[in-house]
Amino acid sequence: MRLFIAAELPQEQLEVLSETSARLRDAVPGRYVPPSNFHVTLAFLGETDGSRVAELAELLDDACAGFEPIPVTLGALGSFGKARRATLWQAVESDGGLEALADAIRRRLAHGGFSYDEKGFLAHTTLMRSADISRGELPMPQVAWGSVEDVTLFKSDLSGKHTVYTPLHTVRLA
Ligand code: 2AM
Repeated sequence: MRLFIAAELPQEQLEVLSETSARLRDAVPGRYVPPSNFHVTLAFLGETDGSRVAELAELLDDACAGFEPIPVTLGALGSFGKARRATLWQAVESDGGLEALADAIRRRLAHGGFSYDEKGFLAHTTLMRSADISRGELPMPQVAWGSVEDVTLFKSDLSGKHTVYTPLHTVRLA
């Protein structure tokens, strides 16, 4: 199964992101990520043997132990890829807390023999895919404060019309 580990954003920030997404809808052609799929990926494992989910859940518990809720703010809009088919995202800033958490999780994954995408971590939540940002202006993003409290192992299913993310295990930072 296709797996990834993500930080979940607080409700208030999800609402602000939804508003930004709705304003983008008027300005930018492309595919919109439904608000229920907003998250900050900490480690992308990709295809992984399903029989190892229990082991992964335990590993995630261990990696998150000792972390308190992480204060985060929504930052600037940014993009990956070509301007006509960009992945458009909003930055999530945390004073180093998210980076430390991603690092702790990735180190445990490596130690446990799990492979993951080793691209450097850039905290963001994706709002659009295949976005044409070559013309027009992007809306000003809104700022919002809150704390990340939940870290979740998700299964990603791309087989249907819409991408479906199913939570398999959640750790609450305390
Ligand atoms: P993205 O939103 O920047 O595309 C599920 O696909 C999540 O894993 C997404 O948040 C996606 O980030 C992230 N991800 C990280 N590396 C990935 C990769 N190599 N392939 C697909 N998704 C990846």
